[in-house]
Amino acid sequence: MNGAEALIASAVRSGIGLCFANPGTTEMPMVLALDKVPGMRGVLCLHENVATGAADGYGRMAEKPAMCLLHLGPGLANGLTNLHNARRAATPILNVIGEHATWHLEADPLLATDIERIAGSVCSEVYRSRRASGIAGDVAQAIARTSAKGGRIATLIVPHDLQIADAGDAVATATPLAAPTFDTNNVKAAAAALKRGKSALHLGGMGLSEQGLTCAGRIAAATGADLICETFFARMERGAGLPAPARLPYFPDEALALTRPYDRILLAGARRPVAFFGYPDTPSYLTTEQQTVPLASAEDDVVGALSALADEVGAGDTFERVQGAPPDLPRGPLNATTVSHVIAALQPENAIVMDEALTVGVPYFAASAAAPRYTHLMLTGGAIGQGPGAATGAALACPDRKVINFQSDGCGAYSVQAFWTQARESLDVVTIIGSNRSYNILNVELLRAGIGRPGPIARSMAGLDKPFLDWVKIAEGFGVPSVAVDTAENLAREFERALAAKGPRLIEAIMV
Ligand SMILES: Cc1ncc(C[n+]2csc(CCOP(=O)(O)OP(=O)(O)O)c2C)c(N)n1
Ligand SMILES: [Mg+2]
Repeated sequence: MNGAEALIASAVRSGIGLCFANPGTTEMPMVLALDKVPGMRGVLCLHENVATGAADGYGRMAEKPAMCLLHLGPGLANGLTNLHNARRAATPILNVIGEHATWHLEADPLLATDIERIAGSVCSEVYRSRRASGIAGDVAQAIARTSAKGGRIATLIVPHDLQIADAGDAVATATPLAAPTFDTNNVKAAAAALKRGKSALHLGGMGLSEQGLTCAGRIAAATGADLICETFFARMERGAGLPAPARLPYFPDEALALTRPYDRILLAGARRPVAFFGYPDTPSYLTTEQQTVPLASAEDDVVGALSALADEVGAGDTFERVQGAPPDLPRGPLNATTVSHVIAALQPENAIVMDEALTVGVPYFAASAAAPRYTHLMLTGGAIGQGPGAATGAALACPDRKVINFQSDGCGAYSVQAFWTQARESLDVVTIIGSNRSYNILNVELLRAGIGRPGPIARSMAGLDKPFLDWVKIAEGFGVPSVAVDTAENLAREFERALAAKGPRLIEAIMV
C-alpha cells in the first residue's frame, strides 16, 4: 500500500466515507487511491469553497466529518471562508492538503506557499506527514482532533513523494471520536442562578437539537425561564411539536432590548452573544458579565448538561410547544414577506432548509415557526457564499430528505459552482433565489448609520442590476433545471412542482 492508499483506508476505517475534492497534481495519488480502496465516495466540486461549504453542510447533518481534498496553499485559501463558517458552527472536518514533494520544496516552485499559516487561521491543529509509513498515524491523529474541544477542523498536509512511497501495511485502526463532556459544577451554578430572578436559556449547538430543545423546554416549564436561540445558529430542529425559542435579533439595539430584562442568561451551546459589528456607542457584548452564566459550550455535551439541569431543577416531562399554523399562501408581487411565506406554507415535513437569505429571508424565521417538523441551517460565520455548498453537503448526508436552499442573490453568486455538483450527483435540492438585484443589507446598514443618500459610486457598490444576474441561465449552464417567477402565485406553483420532482431545481424569485 502506498501512503495515499494508507490515508484513504485509514479514514474509511474511522467512518469517513465522503470526500469533497478539487484536486491537482499533488493530490493525484489520493485520487487514484479512491478507486483502489473501497468505501470513500469522491465528489468533485468546481470551487474549493463549495467543497468546504459542502463538508460543513454534511458534517452538521451527518454529525460526523467528511474529508476535503484541496490543492496546496492556493486551493486551501480558496476554501477558507467556508472553513471559517464551519469553525463557527463547530462542524468536524478532515481537511487534507496535497503538498509538493519534500525534495522539490527547497527550489520554491510556483505553487509553494506556507500552508500551515493559511490553515492556522481556521484549524486548531495542522499536521504535516514526514514519512510514508507515518501517514496512517497522522490521519488518525487528525481525525481524533475533529471531536476534540478547541476546534474541530483538522488539516493534514501530505507531500506528494510520501503519497507514492511504500507505506507498508500501516493502516490505522478506527479512530474513536471522543464523546463530549460537561461540567457538573456549571449545572449546579446554573440551577442556583435560575432561582434568582428572571432568567433565560440562550441556546446554540446541540442545545437546538430535538433533545436539547426538549430539555430546555422542560426547564423553562419548571422554572419560568424563557428560551432564546442564537441569531446565526448552525442547526436547529424546528416546527410543530417543539419549543420555539425567541431568536436573538441581529441589530445590537434590538438584541439588547431582548436581553436587558433578564437577571441571568444561561449559555447552553451558545457563546456569550456579541454584536455582529462594532457600532459607535454600542457595546460588543449583548449580555453583561453579571447576567452571563456558562452552562456548556457548543463543543461540550450540551444535551447532557441540559438534561442534568432539568433533573437538578426537578423538571417534569411537559413543555410548551410552538403554537399556531404555517402562514396562508400569499398573493401578489414578490417581496421578503411573500417569498418567505410561500416557502413556510409549502415546505414538506422533514425538509432541511439551508437559509442564506439575508434581508430577503428576515420574515422566514417567524413564518416557519409552526411549519411541519424540519431542520433549519444558517450561515454561521458571516462569511457569505455558504448556502449552495452547504445545501449540497446536507443533501449528500440525508439523501431521503428534501433540501431547500433559501438563498439571497449576492451571497449565491459566490458559490454558483455548487449547482454543477448538485446536478452531477442528482441531489434533491430546491434552490429559491431571492433576487432583489442588490446587496440590500449594505443599504440597510447605511440607512441605520444615518447615510440615507450615498454617492453614486457607493450606490453602485451595492447594486447587482447593471447587468442583472440571470439565474435561470446561470443554473441551467451548470445543469440544473430552472425557472423565474415574479408573483407569489407563480412562486407557489413552481415551488410545488419542484418539491414534487426528484433532483435539483432552481427558482429565481424576482423581487424588483
Ligand atoms: C466573504 C464575505 N464577503 C463580503 C461580505 C460583506 N457582505 C455582507 S452581506 C453582503 C451582500 C449580501 O447581498 P445579498 O446576498 O444579495 O443579500 P441582500 O442583502 O440583498 O438580502 C456582502 C457583500 C461578507 N460578509 N463576507
Ligand atoms: Mg440581494
